[in-house]
Amino acid sequence: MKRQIRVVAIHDISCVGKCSLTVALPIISAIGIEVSIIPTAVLSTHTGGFKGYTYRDLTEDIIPIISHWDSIGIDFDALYTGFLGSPTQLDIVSDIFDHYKEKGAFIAVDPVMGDNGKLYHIFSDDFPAGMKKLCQKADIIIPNITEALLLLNEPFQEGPYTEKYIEGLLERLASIGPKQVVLTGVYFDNHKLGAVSYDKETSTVNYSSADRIEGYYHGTGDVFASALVAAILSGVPLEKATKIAVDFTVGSIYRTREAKTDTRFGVNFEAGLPKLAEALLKSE
Ligand code: PXL
Repeated sequence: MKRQIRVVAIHDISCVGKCSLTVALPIISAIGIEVSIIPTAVLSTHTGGFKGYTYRDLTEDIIPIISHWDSIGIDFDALYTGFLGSPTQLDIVSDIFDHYKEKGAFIAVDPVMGDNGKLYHIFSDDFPAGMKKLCQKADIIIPNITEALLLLNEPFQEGPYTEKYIEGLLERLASIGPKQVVLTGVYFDNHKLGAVSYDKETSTVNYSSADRIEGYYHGTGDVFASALVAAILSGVPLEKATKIAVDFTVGSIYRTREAKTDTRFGVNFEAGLPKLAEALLKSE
């Protein structure tokens, strides 16, 4: 029997809309990794497309949760953060990173901030600088192109991109601090779209792409990052983990397109979980 791996996922709970914790929990659990959580806020829906959503901030609960965990002597193999609602939360999570890094935890940061060239409307202009500080402490970061450029404080560029441009971005992102970067939303023509992984220590770059599907499907960044983190924590090498996460995300989008679901409600990743678990078990 392998040792039980345990990760703590620090994201909001959007009650409807399939993103953040409602995606991280099932995806990572499905492959046999224990997921503890710190919910940073509870929203009736995510903020991407619904009007009038509720938002209960849980910042005050974060430190007491950690203090209690310390008192019962629980440790984690990894921390995985996504949507964080305010600069104060970024500061608190940065301290949590220091706390668990000392004990050897692996840190994965999905710097959720925006898409399609725009910072999400709920964030202030100083948010990316705060998120950058968190990325400095990460072992791996998983931005999309918009988030990468916000972290680097560079102007948004529309694709198609060139390999030279993407590889320059990867190097600049890695120089923030993380050993590994997986960048999503990368394309060199209008037919394919995918992700690229970069390992600073070995200077290895690997592209994983799939046929491009038109339209905007909410929550795919969280689906991708959760599958990637699950694969990495199961010991899959970065290149293969990226390919598994691309295939899982693209499959989820296909199913959603077939079902003609309102894309604000997220993608059908659920039906892909058995295949994901199989892919990860096969690669053990
Ligand atoms: O999918 C990222 C995400 C997570 N959580 C909340 C969001 C979003 C993106 O819009 O609004 C609350």
